[in-house]
Amino acid sequence: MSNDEFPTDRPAVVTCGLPYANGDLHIGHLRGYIGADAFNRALQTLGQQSAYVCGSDMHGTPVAVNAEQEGVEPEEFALEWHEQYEETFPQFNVEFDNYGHTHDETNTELTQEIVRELDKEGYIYEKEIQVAYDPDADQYLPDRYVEGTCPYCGEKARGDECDEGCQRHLEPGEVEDPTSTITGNPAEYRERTHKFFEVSEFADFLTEFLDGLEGTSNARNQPRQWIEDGLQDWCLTRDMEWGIDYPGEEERDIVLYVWVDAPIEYIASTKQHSERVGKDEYDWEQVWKDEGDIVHVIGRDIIQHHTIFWPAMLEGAGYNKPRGIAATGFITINGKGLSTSRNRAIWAKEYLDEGFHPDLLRYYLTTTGGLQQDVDFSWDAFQEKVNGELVGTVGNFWYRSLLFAYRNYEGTPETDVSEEVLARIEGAIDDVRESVNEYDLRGIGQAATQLAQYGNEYIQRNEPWKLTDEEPETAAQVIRDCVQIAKAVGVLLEPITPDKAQALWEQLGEDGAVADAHLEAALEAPPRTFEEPGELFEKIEDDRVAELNEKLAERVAAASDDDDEGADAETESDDTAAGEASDMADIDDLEPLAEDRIGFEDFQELDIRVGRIESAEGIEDADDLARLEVDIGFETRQVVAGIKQLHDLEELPGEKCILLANMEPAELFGVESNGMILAAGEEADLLTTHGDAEVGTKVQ
Ligand code: B3M
Ligand code: ZN
Repeated sequence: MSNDEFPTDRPAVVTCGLPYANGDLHIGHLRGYIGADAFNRALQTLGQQSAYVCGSDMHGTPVAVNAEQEGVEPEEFALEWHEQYEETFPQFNVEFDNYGHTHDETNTELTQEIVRELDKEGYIYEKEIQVAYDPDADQYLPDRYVEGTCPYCGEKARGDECDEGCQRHLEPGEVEDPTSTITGNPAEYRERTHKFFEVSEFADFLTEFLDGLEGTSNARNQPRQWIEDGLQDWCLTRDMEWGIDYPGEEERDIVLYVWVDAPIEYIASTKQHSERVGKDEYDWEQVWKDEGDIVHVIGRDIIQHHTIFWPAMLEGAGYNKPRGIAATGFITINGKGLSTSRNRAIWAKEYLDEGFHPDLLRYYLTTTGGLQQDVDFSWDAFQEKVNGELVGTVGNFWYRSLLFAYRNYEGTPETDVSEEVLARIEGAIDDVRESVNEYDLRGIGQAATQLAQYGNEYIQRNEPWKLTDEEPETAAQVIRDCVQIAKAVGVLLEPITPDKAQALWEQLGEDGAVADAHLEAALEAPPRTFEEPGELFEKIEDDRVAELNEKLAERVAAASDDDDEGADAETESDDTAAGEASDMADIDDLEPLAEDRIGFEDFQELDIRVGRIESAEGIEDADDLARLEVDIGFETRQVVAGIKQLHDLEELPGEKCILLANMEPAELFGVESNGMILAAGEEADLLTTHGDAEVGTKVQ
């Protein structure tokens, strides 16, 4: 795969994980849809031809189970949600070029065609397998109809995914101690014939594919491990009625597994877009079969589907493979896992009903953490970000510059932009270009906000208000520069805050849509005159935040009361679609407490110190390991820690940590580790101090 930089002369397509059409959208979903929308817009500002497509995921047990609970047919149930999503996305300025659904004709036909192709190529075979069955309900139990224990990590798991543990996809019959989610009874295993896809044949292809794959590192590293552990073939069919028929087997009561037809919707949706605008304008076959840049934005819980099954299917059926896969972290709320059953969530509708502009949330979600990181949402942090960066830095700069320009020059002063400012804007444009190529949305936002910050400093430093009478030319120069910076910030921010950027564009007297402008527009002069500007961002007051916190706390408390009353809170009715962190650990899931006690002397032998991370970088060829330099007061220690995929390493320098200093030195991947960083749990939550204990202080 040729990875020449964006913009390329090939058409691109950006997709995001399809939401299951089974419940209200929340902030966890929005992170992915907004992120992919921003990425697509950013590609276009680089001059890349690109389309953004998606659709609702209508099939599978996530939909069937919920429809059954409501007593509605799955099709009717899913269509209703689908229509709601179609309305909701634009309200967040998430603008799909096409939004279809997996049950429509285009996807049904294309899915059957691809399956037929895989069959023809000899990649599909039949096998007898053990399938869970509920004798009381007289029903087979595919996927979410069954729960049990993950055979890989021992966590509680759903029939087809280890959603609370190792996140692996599970094949039918794999989950241990299966119980039926319909009756709660232990399930029986019965023999059934199913269709299998020979994923194992694709191990070499996938290894090479991953080597060339762009996006976030978690989307490369995890699947490499799975391939190393050995790939299993993939069961393509389920004993269900709701879904797409396996072609040629219509009389059998099996359908295709939802994960077969779901990603094919990426192609089907691109095809619908192409058919609407015309092939001359955008050719779906060029993208998917000839030469195109395919980028998927997904939640990190569905990496395996997108980096193993999906590229294998594409390869087997003769389609193009993705160029980049960006897998996002989860959203937490006030530091705790987002949980729809506990109502610990910020709902899409709720956010809008509170009267907040969608661009504020877009900015918060894209710039708060790196794409791979979990992002915590709290109304306090939201307020701080909005008031600090959007109101205080960007909005303040826009308003003061344009107002000054309007009052003194009725618009843009007639001089050229200074060299210094031109160079600064060019630097910001380069940063955006680089960020897009690194799939770094936060970098795009930061480039814009830092430019606005520079603008504020520039105006402050040059004090044009003191110059208008004495040195009118210098004053005009400064304001000309500021108007240009203001415009540039708008152009750069468009992918993230499209409405606000458009509003600024119009205040500058520009015609058309800023969304159609390329990055170079940041260097082009705005119209000579413009009208009196208005403020584009509004401060969020403390009492508003207090009120919102209270509402959220009340909701969560009310949901846990229901819980205590025995509501079935554990049957999560939602789906994670890029964003729901599993809830707080269940006691059963925790590692048991140690039985043997140790004496104080034993503890004292541990020399534990407060440290400060000076640098952190991944160790080449090691999937999980990072090399850290940690200052522990007396000296700086080199430490190897298994945190490469779990933390954004660039974020770590400057952070305090806790280090076991008298750990025996060890060598890992040729790098000496001289100490051990302490961290909690599988996600390696790094320990730190909460007061001002100095570096080198002993922990006791
Ligand atoms: N519908 C939602 C999820 O598991 C699922 C995504 C399909 S993407 C092809 O996050
Ligand atoms: Zn597991």
